[in-house]
Amino acid sequence: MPDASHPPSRQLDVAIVGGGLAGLYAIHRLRSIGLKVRAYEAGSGVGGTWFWNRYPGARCDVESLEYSYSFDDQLQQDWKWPERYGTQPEILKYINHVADRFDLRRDMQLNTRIKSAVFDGTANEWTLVTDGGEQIRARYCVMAAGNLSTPRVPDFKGLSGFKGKWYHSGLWPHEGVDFSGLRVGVIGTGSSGVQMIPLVAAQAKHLTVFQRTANFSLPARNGPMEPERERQHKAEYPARRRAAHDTPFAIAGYPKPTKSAIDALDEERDAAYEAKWQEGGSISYLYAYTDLLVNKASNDTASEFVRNKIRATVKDERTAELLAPKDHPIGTKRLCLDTNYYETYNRPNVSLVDVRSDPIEHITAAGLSLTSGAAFELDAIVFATGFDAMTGALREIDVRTSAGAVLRDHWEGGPLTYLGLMVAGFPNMFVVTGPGSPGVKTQMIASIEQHVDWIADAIDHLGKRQLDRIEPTPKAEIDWVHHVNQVADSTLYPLANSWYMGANIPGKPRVFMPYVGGFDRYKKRCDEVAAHGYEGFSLTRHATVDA
Ligand code: N01
Repeated sequence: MPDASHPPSRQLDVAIVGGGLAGLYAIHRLRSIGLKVRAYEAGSGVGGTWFWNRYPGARCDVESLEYSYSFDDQLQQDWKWPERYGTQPEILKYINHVADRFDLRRDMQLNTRIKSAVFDGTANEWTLVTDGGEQIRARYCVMAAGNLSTPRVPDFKGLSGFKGKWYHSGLWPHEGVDFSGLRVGVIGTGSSGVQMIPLVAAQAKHLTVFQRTANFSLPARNGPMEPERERQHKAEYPARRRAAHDTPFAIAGYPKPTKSAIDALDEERDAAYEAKWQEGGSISYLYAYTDLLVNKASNDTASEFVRNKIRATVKDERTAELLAPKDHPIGTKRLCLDTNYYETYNRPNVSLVDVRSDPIEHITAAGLSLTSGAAFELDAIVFATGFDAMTGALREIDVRTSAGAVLRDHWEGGPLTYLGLMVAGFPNMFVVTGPGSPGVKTQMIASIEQHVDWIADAIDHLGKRQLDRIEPTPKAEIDWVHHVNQVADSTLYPLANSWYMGANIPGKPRVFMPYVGGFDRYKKRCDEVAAHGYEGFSLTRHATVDA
């Protein structure tokens, strides 16, 4: 319960946790319906993911004309993206522009981490406590704390005794890092590792990449924004944004596939994959055929095409085989996009070490050593080892209720939500793009806008009917989690040991967390639920509140 020695300092309608893309839009949208809101952000600036992930090469893997807010047409017309895929500094500049343009900073508090959130059933309000001991009371709480915002450094012995410097991709120093003349080790070959490895290699004296699992990566084919492409996209913006709502990834403009990969002739298939490879981008590739994510035989053809591209690019045969993923179907782990990733392994100053067959045993003063005893001398170690995804940020906050519910306990066997938006037993607490939502499998900003709009409409609905409490029924929550699992089990996704499954964190329950039924199906379901009087939710009036 809140510490009584700190008197409550604020009374809000909605407390928002997080000042990234979701938190910022929540301020704007909830304010627009007359609510008193405030967002709390641990960082010293806005931007969330894009504030923290400043490693070399960090850029979005969704095209910037798509990966941007749609809520204000003038904003999307005015902003100029210099490249096809925005770099981290460019995206952060855009987010800061949005914060200024819509005067969002006045309802935001930086350098403030929320440590606990407690719902008092009698007062019908949440009390949040910050790391500075401030208490915030609010009728509603919106958790916009991110899915990939809890960086994880593996629990290797000896790290504190390492004489060099070490970094995590998700906590990169603002002043940057100069690797010139250094022997650098990068651990991890997910999206972050794949993006940074070519740039670190270009600077370091020697780069050793420690790979546990090879990942599929496709060429991004990044380049300067073509003026005609920009002009046309902007002319069609509202229609494109609407059309995106009817697609699984919330991105329009890709022709819908009509055929199974196994129904195509070999030459036809190779030509189709080659065209997609040349075009660049992951959605285009996965959209080559109807069934790449549901039919293993079809997927095998798409996977093998990329493995052959790797073999054709990487000169050393053993390295090429190590880089060619064989343990999961393409697309079932986040498909990486790169610029010169595989080519980098042809450089004389880059070597690849397989830490699947010979795991890292401990970090030494001079570098690191493997189980076999092989030792590597390093001046710097970069952990591109990922995040406690989807549930990490909420598990770090002590979320509980006066009725005795504790979120960490409720989620002990895996996260439970209804529509990814609310949790049974935790009234008036909303989650943006959390587990059970399609968020991470879509153009994230489209999902953020859809979730926040739904939340704003729900709060508005309550207010107009003199109601003040909403929570999912336990049955609706169980049915949704069951549905999320059923949909996942009808795809190839569960075949991969991914962060979608919690597989990257030792001891985390193996549960498939995102909804992979598609943004289109999900949005339709959310709209129907609202249209039917918030089916599956209990909406009540709590007597003491309006006094
Ligand atoms: O993290 P990851 P990430 N010993 O979890 C390895 C988004 N993102 O930061 O696969 C050795 O994908 C681990 O190995 P394994 C995007 O959604 C987007 O790269 O668990 N290795 C893996 O290789 C992405 O999916 C963008 O066997 C260890 C790596 O570390 C998500 O963020 C850019 C290890 C972690 O990969 C996370 O990406 C960047 C150990 N003990 C990120 N522990 C873009 O928009 C872990 N690993 C482009």
